[in-house]
Amino acid sequence: MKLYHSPQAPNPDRVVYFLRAKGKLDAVELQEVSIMKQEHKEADYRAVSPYSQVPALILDDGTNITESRAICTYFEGIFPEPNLMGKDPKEKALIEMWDRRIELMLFVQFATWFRNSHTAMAPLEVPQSAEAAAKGEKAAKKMAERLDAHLADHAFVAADRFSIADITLYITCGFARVMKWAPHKELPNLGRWHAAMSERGFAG
Ligand SMILES: N[C@@H](CCC(=O)N[C@@H](CS)C(=O)NCC(=O)O)C(=O)O
Repeated sequence: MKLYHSPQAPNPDRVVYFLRAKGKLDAVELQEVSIMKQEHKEADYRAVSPYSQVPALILDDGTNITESRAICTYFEGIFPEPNLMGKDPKEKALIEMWDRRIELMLFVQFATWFRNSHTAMAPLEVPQSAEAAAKGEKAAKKMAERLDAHLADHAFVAADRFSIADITLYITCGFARVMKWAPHKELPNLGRWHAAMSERGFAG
């Protein structure tokens, strides 16, 4: 199996951290793709990932999987322990519920803010929109506060144990640095949760 990734880019990091949390990072051949050098737009990589996005997983039979959560679902299936996506219908639903909330209401909103306002993103986000950036910023900050309130009486994001939802939130907190935002340094419960997650070592 070959995993195309870009270090410090959040979607590939989500997959790499997931695999590391499984203790299985050495099960894949890692191939780096530089987004800043726009290698993901070259014809060779487009053949791997038609939408020119990273990460991408190529299975030994040639199958391409190019959505980070779908790649995690595949790894969950072939490496079932430790379970990170739910053991029974209730856990699966709760973990998916929180993971999707974080992805859609925090991560995507933050990415909208970043892509529409940061000068480094100008070649990738054409045209940038100050209005979209402002909406993304507002939505991301509101969701960070909601998560902080949730973590006031929960040690983990979902189902009272470590899961992909913790990984998705962790990579988003790290990614926020690109806008000089550190929600885990501003919000106390998020901060306590973040310190506990850092100790687990899945971020390398
Ligand atoms: N929904 C996709 C999104 C992947 C994605 O947007 N990856 C970013 C890096 S974090 C990318 O490839 N960006 C390149 C670009 O926008 O041109 C996934 O979760 O895998």
